This record gives sequence, C-alpha cells and structure tokens, in this order.
Amino acid sequence: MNVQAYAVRDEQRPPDNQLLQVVQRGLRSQPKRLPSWLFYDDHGSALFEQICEQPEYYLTRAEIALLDAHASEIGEVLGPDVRLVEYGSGHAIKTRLLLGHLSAPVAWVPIELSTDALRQSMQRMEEYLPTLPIQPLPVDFTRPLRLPVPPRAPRRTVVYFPGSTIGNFDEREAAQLLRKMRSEMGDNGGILVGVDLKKDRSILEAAYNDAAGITSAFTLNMLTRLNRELGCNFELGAFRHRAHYNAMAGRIETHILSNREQRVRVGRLQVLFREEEAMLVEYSCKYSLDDFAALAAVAGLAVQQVWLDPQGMFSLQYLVR
Ligand code: AVJ
Repeated sequence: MNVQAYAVRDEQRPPDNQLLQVVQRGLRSQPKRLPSWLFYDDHGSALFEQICEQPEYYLTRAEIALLDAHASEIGEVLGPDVRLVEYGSGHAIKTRLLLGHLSAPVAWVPIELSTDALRQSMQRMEEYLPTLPIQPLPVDFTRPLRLPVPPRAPRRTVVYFPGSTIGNFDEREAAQLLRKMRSEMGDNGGILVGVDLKKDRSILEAAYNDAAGITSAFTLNMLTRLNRELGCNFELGAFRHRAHYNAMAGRIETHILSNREQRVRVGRLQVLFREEEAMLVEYSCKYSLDDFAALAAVAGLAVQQVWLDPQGMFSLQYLVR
C-alpha cells in the first residue's frame, strides 16, 4: 500500500458554526457576497466535472490539449525527483498527464476538500502509476500547510495549481496565495499554474452560461448546500444564476440574483433580499501574459516559462524565485 495517512476525516472540515459565521458575515455585508469555495461539496464537485464537458467551457479542453502538446517538455523543465504538491486536485485528470511525463517523481500530495473527489482521484492514480507514493491532505489549501515528510528527499518541490483556479481570487488574494506557495516550495522549487487568458467577451460569457444550464445548476447548488448544512430555507426557484464579463476588471463575475423580494433564514438571522438584488459568488479572473507576470512579481516570483494550448486560449506558467 503506497497510500500514506489516507484518513479523510470529517473533523478536518471547518466546524459548522464556522460555516454559519462565514455565511452570515457574507450575507450581512453590502453588497452581499459568499465565497466560491462553498460550491465544492460533493455534488458541486460532480457538477463542476460536468461543466468541464460542456462545449462552451473551453478551459479544461484547452489545458488538456496544452499538456498533450507540451507535457514532455514540461517534464524536462521540472527535472527528475520532483515532489508534486497539488492545490485543489479535484479529479486529477490533468495530473495524470503531467505525472506520466515526470522522471522518478518522489510523491504526489493532492490537497482537496471534497472527500469523494480525493478518494476517486487517488484510486485512479494508483491504477495509473502504482509505484507513486500518494500523501493526501484533505484540507483547505488557502490555510497554512504542514506538508507530510516525503518518502525520500526530492530534488525540488513543485506546487501544481491547474485549471485557472487562481482566477477565483482577486488580485490581492492571488498574490498572497502565490506568496504562500513560494514559501512552501522552498528555494529550489517552482509553481506550475494554469492561467486563463483574456479574450472576446462572447467566448468568455458563453463559457460561464452554457446552454445546457449546468453552470446555473452549479451556482444554485450553493443554496441547496446551505439549506442542507445550515438549515436555511432558500427557495431554489426564486433565485437565478448570472455570469457577466467585467472587461475593465478582466474577470467573469458570477452572481446569484433574487427574482423577487424575499426573506431567508440563516441561523438566527433573517436575511432580506430585494427584487433583483445580486449576491456575488465568484470571480473568474482572466489575465494577459503581462498582467500575470506583474502579479507574480508582486509575490516575489519570476515567470521562467509559458506554454500555450494550440489555439492560444489558455496558458500554463512555470514560476520560480
Ligand atoms: C474551477 C475556478 C477554474 O472559474 O472557470 C466554472 C469554476 N465556475 N464555471 C472557473 C467555474 C463556473 C472554474 N474554476
């Protein structure tokens, strides 16, 4: 058994009163907002996998095409004996493409809060690379990490953060997160980060408003989750999803809109929603190559190399100190 410390325990999730506090604070603030990590309960993670298969959601296909085209070169740049620490590993399909091109990886450390996704991805990775040590961390990757002791000394630690998840953070938070990765990877380490690029509004808005309505279901699942976990009484039919591109800020902004004036119970709080009131639930920031190099510099990092998918939609960037 190469799976170390495979204990996915419920006690490692934030306690529910903490969840209640986060939600109450967000719903009391003006304008209302809720953090996007609330999307990823087990059902939300499964819906996200479905989003990735929608024809309009180009990001995942582009990143996979990028790896198909460049994984062996990426493997050469990273070199042998890498410990790969993956932030928000999800189902880890891209990770298999990458790890398959690394020479003698020391360990894979998937960090993932969805226990279903973590379990499944570990199982599939074991089938694909049976000798690879896996050291899962079922924790929130934005918190300070205590990385497990590797099975042997790695030549370098690489933080892998694919999928443009960095786009969910505003610029200040993104710089902070890069800085945290920088300290975790050490002097000789690197960060391999997937970054979605600025492009036509029509393409971006279609990607976040798929015709089949999966993204809408994904967004509204946040309310279902709050009903279940906090005993709220959000009426699902009385809210709707909206995603629009704020070109000035360079990001898709996803809101949940209230179709009418209504009150919702959130613990002891009664929250009033006005008709058409918008609650912010997600940013998906888009970058030019220059934008992202500037962000990396703020975090004390230099872009050593950039790879693009064949259509130039998406980038994978290797950052070093
Ligand atoms: C998983 C954060 C990369 O922002 O594109 C997809 C999440 N939200 N559709 C993104 C998401 C709506 C996705 N990330």
